[in-house]
Amino acid sequence: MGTIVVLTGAGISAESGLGTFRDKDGLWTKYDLSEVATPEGFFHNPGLVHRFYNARRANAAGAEANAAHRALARLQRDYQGEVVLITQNVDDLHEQAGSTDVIHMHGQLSGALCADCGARWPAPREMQPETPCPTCDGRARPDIVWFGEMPYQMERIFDALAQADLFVAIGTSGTVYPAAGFVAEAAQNGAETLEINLEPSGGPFDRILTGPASKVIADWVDAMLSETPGRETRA
Ligand code: BV8
Repeated sequence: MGTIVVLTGAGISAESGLGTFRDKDGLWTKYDLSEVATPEGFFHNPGLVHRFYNARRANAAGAEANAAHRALARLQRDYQGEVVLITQNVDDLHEQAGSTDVIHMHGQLSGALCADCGARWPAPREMQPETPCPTCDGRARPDIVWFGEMPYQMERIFDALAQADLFVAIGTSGTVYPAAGFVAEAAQNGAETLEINLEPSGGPFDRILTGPASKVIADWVDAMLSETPGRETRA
């Protein structure tokens, strides 16, 4: 069996009650991205940025994985070939559903990072500008990749895109780079490309399945697993 590379975005967590960014009432309609999701914004007003992420951390703490997250965990567990799961999301719902080795290319709400020495530690529920780095007493920030910063594990991601037989983008508007460029990269390497979204994002996909992720993904995983004989039935 081939290699499946999956990229998820805010849309897969929408049905778990976590806001998306660019839908109606999305996060970027309420906050100015440049103030809360850039290094300049953080250094200019760290209190505002910490309040933004404290609210997201509290929101995520109360959220539960949905059927889409669970279906992807089942695919990782039961599919005979390799499944590489990359997410732009900073919540832990893939892990809650049982996924392992998730590539969080934009970081995680559960992580804290020192803006001065680069140390990392588990983020407390609430962070303030006074929260000290446990290593150097410097300025603690959320371990999140902001605009203008290099996403994490890019080498590993491009290796996966080079091996992919199938690239699937789920619940992402394809607005933010470099993630938005992965579909073209995979296609260039000969992969088939599939988008699963409420409505087409307009990206260059071979196939598009529309509908809410919690409904569409489980059926798609069943279809993928039925191509691999002798596998466990649906959990
Ligand atoms: C970098 C962390 C360089 C914050 C995020 C070209 C042109 C212009 C600008 C650029 C460019 N190339 C690069 C840039 C700059 C920038 C960029 O792309 N800007 C955009 C706005 C054009 N990119 C960067 O800055 C990146 N870094 O380029 O670094 C560099 C080079 C060398 C050395 C150093 C640096 C860094 C980008 C990362 C920024 N951080 N997040 C946080 O999360 O708080 S981005 C942010 O957007 C989130 O991570 C989010 O995941 C991501 C993408 O959004 P989506 O997940 O797609 O969510 P969205 O709301 O947009 O869409 C939701 C989708 O779900 C919709 O399609 C909807 O239909 C669907 N949906 C809704 N409900 C459901 C559903 N689908 C299924 N079921 C449902 N129920």
